[in-house]
Amino acid sequence: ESFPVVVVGAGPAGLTVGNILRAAGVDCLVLEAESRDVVEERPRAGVMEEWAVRGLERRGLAGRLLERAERQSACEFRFDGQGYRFPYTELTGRHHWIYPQPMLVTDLVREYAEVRGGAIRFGVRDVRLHDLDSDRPTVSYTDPGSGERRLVRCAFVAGCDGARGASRAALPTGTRVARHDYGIGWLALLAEAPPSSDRVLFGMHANGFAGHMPRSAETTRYYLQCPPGDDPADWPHDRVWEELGRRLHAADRPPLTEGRLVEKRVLDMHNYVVEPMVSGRLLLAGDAAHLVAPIAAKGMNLALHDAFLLGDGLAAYLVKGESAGLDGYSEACLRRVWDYQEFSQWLAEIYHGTSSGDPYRAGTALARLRRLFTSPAAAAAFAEQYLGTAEAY
Ligand code: RFL
Repeated sequence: ESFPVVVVGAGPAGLTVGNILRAAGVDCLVLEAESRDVVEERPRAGVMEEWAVRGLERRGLAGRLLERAERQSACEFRFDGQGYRFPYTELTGRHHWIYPQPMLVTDLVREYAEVRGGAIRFGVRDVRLHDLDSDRPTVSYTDPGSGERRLVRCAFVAGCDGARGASRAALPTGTRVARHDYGIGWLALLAEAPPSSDRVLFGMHANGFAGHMPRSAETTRYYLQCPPGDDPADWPHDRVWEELGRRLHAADRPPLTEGRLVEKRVLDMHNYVVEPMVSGRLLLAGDAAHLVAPIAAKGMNLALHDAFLLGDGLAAYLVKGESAGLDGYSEACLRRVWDYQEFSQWLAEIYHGTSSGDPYRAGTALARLRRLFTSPAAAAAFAEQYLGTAEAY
């Protein structure tokens, strides 16, 4: 079997690349380790930046999103028992769009497989990449039905298989991977409860950070800072809601709306960046190339940014023989990746400095936070970075 492009991974990055290629008339095969149901139901991200929405729209991939997504125009910081609304749309003219990742993935799978006629195989096992330094690389996998090994020849491999995939592992030894470990955990929770506020809430408290992110009329994502490696079983229902209530308390705001916790997992907060994102005929995109802890809701946005550049670059090369997009791919992605890494780092200190136990860090973190509400220049800079740039993709 042979395809010009094999895409490993059917997350937001891989499916966007596949859709762009199909629209350009390029054949490709998407290989996904999980079943279609798992991929379409896995709860994860939910915040999309305006340029990412427009980038999807321009490629005919935002039909349902534009109908259903909710637009947000402010977030709120809670500290010292008060709520401080931060009206970012007033400052930038841009919004955050709330569209749960499983809905986006569902749309992208349907468009790719059922509208654009792309090939996709779910449930494949043991994907391996071969001969990436040649101009005829191959990808092998075990077929879930027959249990047989299959070999696919291609010209390019798009490595879009996330943080634990096979693509990053196929990079040559010596590839530079820059890492940062925050040394803290976040308990990520999904509650069957309507949002307790119409906006994202960030709670800074001596016990640790807490976050509230509306996802839909019936579901809300919450986060609680905890020790890294903490056992989610140590966070029963009552303890979670008591601690959320404490850390997100504000005198002039209603109490949280509680509900059943349908997801409860501890994230060890860390980041990494692979440089460059290309090795021979393997091009990485999304979490396979870089991870950013969900501090500033940037991960899915970066995955889409990579996918736009990679899809466009591959299509230009394979259809018209133009190589500029592919040649500049890694550098163009990494500029935004590092910009978002730095912003996440900056914001993380506001979240965690206050509870670090170090009075010096707590003092400077609070000063950083207060500046957003006292200095218009600081507020404008924050809003710009929080919403991402206005460039069109
Ligand atoms: P994905 O979505 O992980 O997709 C990778 C796909 O590859 C498959 N796969 C393999 N397939 C074949 N062979 C293998 N060996 C394979 N190994 C893995 C996987 O099954 C999967 O289907 O990566 P992609 O496309 O790069 O997308 C990245 C985003 O998913 C990620 O950055 C975000 O979810 C991060 N993130 C958030 N990002 C935002 O922009 N806004 C948010 O609000 C936000 N919240 C979050 C998040 C991530 C979270 N977790 C679970 C870490 C909240 C959480 C809790």
